[in-house]
Amino acid sequence: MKRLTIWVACMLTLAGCTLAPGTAEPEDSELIVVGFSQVGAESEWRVANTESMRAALCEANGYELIYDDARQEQENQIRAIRSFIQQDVDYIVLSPITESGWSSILQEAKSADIPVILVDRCIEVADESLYTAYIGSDFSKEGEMAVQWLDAQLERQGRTKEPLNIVHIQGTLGSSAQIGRSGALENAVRSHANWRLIAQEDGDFTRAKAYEVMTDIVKKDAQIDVVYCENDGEALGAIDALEQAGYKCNVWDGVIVVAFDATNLGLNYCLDGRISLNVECNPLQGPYVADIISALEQGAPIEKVQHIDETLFDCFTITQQIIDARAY
Ligand code: GYE
Repeated sequence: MKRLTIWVACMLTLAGCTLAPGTAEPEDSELIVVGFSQVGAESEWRVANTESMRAALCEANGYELIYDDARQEQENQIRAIRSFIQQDVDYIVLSPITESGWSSILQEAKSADIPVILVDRCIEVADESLYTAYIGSDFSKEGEMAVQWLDAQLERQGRTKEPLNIVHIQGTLGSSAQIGRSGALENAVRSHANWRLIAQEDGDFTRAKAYEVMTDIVKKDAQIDVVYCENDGEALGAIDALEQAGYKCNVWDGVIVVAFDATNLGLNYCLDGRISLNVECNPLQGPYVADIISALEQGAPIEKVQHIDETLFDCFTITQQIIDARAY
């Protein structure tokens, strides 16, 4: 593995020592070079994730981070990885936009002997040795938490028999977050005779796209009981469209809006009741990646797959104090 070698002047004055000019001995320090291919900047969650990675993999912590924003295109991610390989980085960190299509580029990284750490979303490959570790959320579990909450809520409202019309706005199709969260809802629809999916559209994890698809859906003037959005941005876009069309969004006598991420913005909508449930998805993954790299540097064993613990917030229990105490 190559290391970027730099000369760092001793910060002796900061440490309280002063040397006569010209007498400071330079210190040889090595930075670990990490190429990070990020999905894009499509959501508040993503921005918090990027910040967490930048903070953990910074120069003061011994890293040089080469950051690439793929603007939601897998092709851009493949190009970035190829360039990281050419630059002979020490590690590649990849947040893969979708689960498929990675075998050949990751084979190139493997042949160049560069470990690949997957963060946030995972991949589907026949050869698991193409990546060294994965750290991210358990998206199926997040989806199951959402449908269990919905089930319990409807039971409390005595609505287990009446027809329940659900609009489903999905995240970027083929991404781990979409596959897990959609899978849980689709299973629940299959197992509840009264739950009906009246629309299922791709919102691409953005507020703008969700607004656009929801605007079309409300034109059909249907009875809408639940809108299941796969992130906060989509929930906000859907709520904009619903409210413009005259729908009320709340758990008591309006549309029940379910969201994922629990970013500050989403939780504020939960506080005012327009989002009924917000399932947490923790973007602060930088420190976990740094821990994996330092274990690998020391030759210590690592867990190949790690899931971050997450919880949920609903409009009944959320408070301003909870929101203020959160980092994103
Ligand atoms: O929920 C969404 C983002 O992959 C968990 O991507 C991530 C998702 C997150 O754009 O807001």
